[in-house]
Amino acid sequence: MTQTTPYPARLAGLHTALMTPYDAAGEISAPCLQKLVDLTFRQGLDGLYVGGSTGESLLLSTDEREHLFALTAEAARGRGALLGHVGAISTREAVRLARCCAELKYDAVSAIPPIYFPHAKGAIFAYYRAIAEAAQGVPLVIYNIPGLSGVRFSLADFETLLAIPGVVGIKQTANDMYQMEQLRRTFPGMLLFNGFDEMMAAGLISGANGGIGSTYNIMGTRYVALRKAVAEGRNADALALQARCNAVIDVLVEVGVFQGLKYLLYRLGVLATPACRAPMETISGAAATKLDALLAELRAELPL
Ligand code: MN9
Repeated sequence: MTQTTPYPARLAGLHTALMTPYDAAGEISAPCLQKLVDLTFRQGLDGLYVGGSTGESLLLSTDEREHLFALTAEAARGRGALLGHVGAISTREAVRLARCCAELKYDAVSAIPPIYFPHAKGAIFAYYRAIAEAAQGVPLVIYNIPGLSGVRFSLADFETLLAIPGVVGIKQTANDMYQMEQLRRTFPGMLLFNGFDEMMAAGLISGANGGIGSTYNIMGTRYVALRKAVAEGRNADALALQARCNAVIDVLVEVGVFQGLKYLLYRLGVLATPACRAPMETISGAAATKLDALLAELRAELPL
């Protein structure tokens, strides 16, 4: 049994993968970010995962990512946990971002593996060691997302990663529920986040003790209820809530999840524009019509 670095209890919750809102000129919009952050806490969620995939982080400059960390900390005003995604193509940028999160007193940092170049596992472990060191005691959560990163970790790889001082857990964004169960069984004391919202019930039953997701932005209250249902052993209720979430996610997957979420939040009056950072496309035409059909249902539930 591998002992992992202990983590603060407040990290084991549901954290919104925050979108990055822009203004008409395409710059990060502080007022819209404030509205988005307020919406998370009004839905009863526990915190924010800042500048991840959902936050279009790899389309932002490092300066912008630092700015986003600072703006979000200001907007959150201590209402929940802050997890900063610092993953980058180079160790140097990731280390710089981890230092920024430590200075801003984030509760945790998290990182995808270094992408594009096919690095040896040893190089990837060294990247995570450098981030953990730069975070100066702020807990590090490994972001495992093989579908987008192309990096596949074995259980032995996770053992190496979880032995790094400061590494407290994994954000598991993979279709593999077998691996989710293996992770929980092999590392019983670690923090394990469910990363695919459409499989949250299965993820929690398989051992995840928290979740991070993009669709919490618009369906947070459903996920809070779903987590409660699993904790109370009401799995049928959890699956019914999952089905309601997934009917919305089906449309989002069809049109593009991040683009679709931005469009919905724009139509709900939270964002000033549905724009995504190019080359990510902005929703229009037939996709917009499909999303419009969801608005009444979402508006009825959201504490706007
Ligand atoms: O952070 C998100 N992961 C990715 C978590 O987008 C790669 C998820 O919330 C998904 O957007 C969501 C839809 O597939 O589960």
